[in-house]
Amino acid sequence: MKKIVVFSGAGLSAESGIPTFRDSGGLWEQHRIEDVASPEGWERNKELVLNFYQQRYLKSLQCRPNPAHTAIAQLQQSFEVINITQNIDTLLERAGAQNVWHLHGRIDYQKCELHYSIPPYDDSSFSCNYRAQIASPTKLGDLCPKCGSQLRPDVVWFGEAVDMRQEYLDEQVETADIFVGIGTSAQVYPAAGLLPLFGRAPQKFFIDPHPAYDKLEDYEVLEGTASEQMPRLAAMLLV
Ligand code: BV8
Repeated sequence: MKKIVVFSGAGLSAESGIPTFRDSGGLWEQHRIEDVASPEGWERNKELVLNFYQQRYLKSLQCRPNPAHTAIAQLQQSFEVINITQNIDTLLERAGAQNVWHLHGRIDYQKCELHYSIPPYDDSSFSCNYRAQIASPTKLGDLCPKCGSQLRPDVVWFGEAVDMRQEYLDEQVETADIFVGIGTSAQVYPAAGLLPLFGRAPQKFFIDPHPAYDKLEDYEVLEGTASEQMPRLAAMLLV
């Protein structure tokens, strides 16, 4: 089976009703990034952060996969499909995608606020590895059953390390026959580094209504929305 790697951002879920980060009316316009998606913001006001993620958790429950999520899942009939997504929603899984790597975490998981993702930490610090799937949003006062600290969303904030699973990632770069980028402004690193990294893939496509052309040399750009273009690309690839 040929291998397709699909790298996605917030634009993939936009037509499901989940607002993107930087489009007008995007998520961040109602909040400063530093206040709701950084360790400093967490230490300043945990309740504000927990409310921000509670809204997003409840919003994601109301949303359904769109034709782009479904088309990506359908590619699994004839290809090995590896999803690498910046999104914390689980719409790909709900559309039937089997192999999804959430670079920036998942909205339906929580972890201990002492779960440092930046080892090694000095011996005075304390790390707790508690994490669990949630059935309701994490609230102030929801404490870690292992160490009693406050629980937080299991997502990667700005200034926190992204586990790029280097060996696994290198293998995907080596073996991808087709690479599809979809719905990302490619402004957040190290995730955005995947676009040049997969530059060696024999076939490269990018789907976005406003593509970041300066980052898309040698890409076949399909200008348009995810739910228009992804089903068309999938149909072409499945022929
Ligand atoms: C780290 C949290 C170090 C979960 C997110 C200067 C240069 C390089 C890097 C930096 C720098 N200054 C600071 C940094 C580091 C920083 C960074 O990259 N900042 C940017 C802003 C410059 N990165 C970090 O901090 C990362 N960590 O570097 O750690 C380190 C190392 C060791 C030890 C300690 C520390 C951590 C980054 C992770 C941040 N967390 N999310 C959550 O709340 O969601 S990032 C956030 O942005 C989301 O994950 C989101 O997915 C991501 C990227 O945004 P996009 O998905 O691209 O969304 P956006 O709105 O931007 O674009 C939407 C796109 O969709 C557009 O192109 C639009 O046209 C398109 N679209 C719209 N509608 C549709 C559509 N497409 C298709 N169909 C449609 N209908």
